[in-house]
Amino acid sequence: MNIWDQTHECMLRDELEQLQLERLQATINRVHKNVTYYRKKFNELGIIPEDIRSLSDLTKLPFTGKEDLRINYPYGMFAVPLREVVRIHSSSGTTSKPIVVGYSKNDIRMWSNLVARFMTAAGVTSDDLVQIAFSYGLFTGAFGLHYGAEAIGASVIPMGTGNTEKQIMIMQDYKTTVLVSTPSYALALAERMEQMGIDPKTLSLKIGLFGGEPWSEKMRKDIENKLCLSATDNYGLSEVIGPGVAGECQCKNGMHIYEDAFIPEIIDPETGEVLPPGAKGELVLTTLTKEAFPMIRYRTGDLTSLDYSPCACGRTLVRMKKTMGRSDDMLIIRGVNVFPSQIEEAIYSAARSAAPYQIIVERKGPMDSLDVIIEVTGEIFSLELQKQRSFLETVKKHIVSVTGIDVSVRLVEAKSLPRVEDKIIRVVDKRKM
Ligand code: DLL
Repeated sequence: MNIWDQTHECMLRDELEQLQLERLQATINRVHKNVTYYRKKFNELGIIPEDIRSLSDLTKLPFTGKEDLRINYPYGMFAVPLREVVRIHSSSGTTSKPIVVGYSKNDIRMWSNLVARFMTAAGVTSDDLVQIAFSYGLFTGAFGLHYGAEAIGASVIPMGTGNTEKQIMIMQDYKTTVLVSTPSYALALAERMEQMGIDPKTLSLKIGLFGGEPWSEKMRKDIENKLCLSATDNYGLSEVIGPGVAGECQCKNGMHIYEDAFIPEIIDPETGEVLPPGAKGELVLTTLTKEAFPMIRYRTGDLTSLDYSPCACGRTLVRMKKTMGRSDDMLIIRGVNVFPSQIEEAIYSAARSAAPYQIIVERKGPMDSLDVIIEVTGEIFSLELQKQRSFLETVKKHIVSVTGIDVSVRLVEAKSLPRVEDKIIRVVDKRKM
């Protein structure tokens, strides 16, 4: 089994912890000096960088949350001047204002190497042809995997998303050996292939690198059988770097977190208390090497647990379990992060008042669908039919512009949405993964 960075992926724990401490201290100094937000936060708590003398001192530092990034939109959390930033990405819809993240030249180099680690762990080599079916743009997925594959020396086919039949044609003609996509898009490809009567055994696919959204072991088996490849799970988030935070090795028994670059903690999402190894809770990450956009104790919102037992692959890095949901109400629909509050805002701005609504997410065929049902309120009821139609159109346009996801919007009678103890069930997620 190949290991991309033997030195950092197989360190003895005490050496790793020493490296983490040195890098943590450098990061704390950097944010204290360059990011007003952190300096103010530390001052309020009476903390100076010299207070961080051991890894356990990390708990003295405050958490950073999505709201902090939102308040500092767009560049407030950057720790270098813009002229040192060579790339900007952003997190898919959180509010109408996305979260903006930046990378220095070194950050891009570091990031490419982190991605190269999980690609190598899955078995990718310089002989491979890697078809990237993530969306190229502000989303970190495509560029992250693209640069990682190039670092390895593999040949990249930068397809982007959609155009399923063309994807399949290119897979056949170019002899793609590695597929990169969201797990749900991999299934969509498999199903289209089935309809077209293409036998996956006639393709050259060997490896599938998937991530960006939650998926189950059952879905992995399905994808592996239908596409005749070995599928690995890879985790990351834009705020922390993008893909390249953690990835599976061929043991497929949890994703190794690249601890020389990130310190993971598991906390109780209610109390913020740090939980012992093995406990389930919210993953919190601190970056150790990032220059442009360092994050201190970032609350990912993802629920998981950490496994420090040795792995047969030889890597000494801790493994995180597949995420088991979120501590907030974020939904991931077709790989896009969607908050019910965005949909609520879209309805509010079209109706100019709040209206009861329900969001239904389903997996129709291989793809997710999003339906929004709105109860007729006095304001909406009093509109003429024509105006009701244009109201629905406006809501739809707002939702599409904020999330980029196609949505169907319809009205139902007042008080007809199901309620529990008078509360409407806001989100019905019917997807079975
Ligand atoms: O999805 C980065 C990424 C791209 C990771 C490609 C892996 C591959 P965001 O758009 O900021 O970044 O979404 C981050 O997606 O907090 C999780 O809730 C979810 N997520 C990402 N990877 C996984 C995964 C990218 N493997 C949010 N399993 C995260 C479950 C995942 N959830």
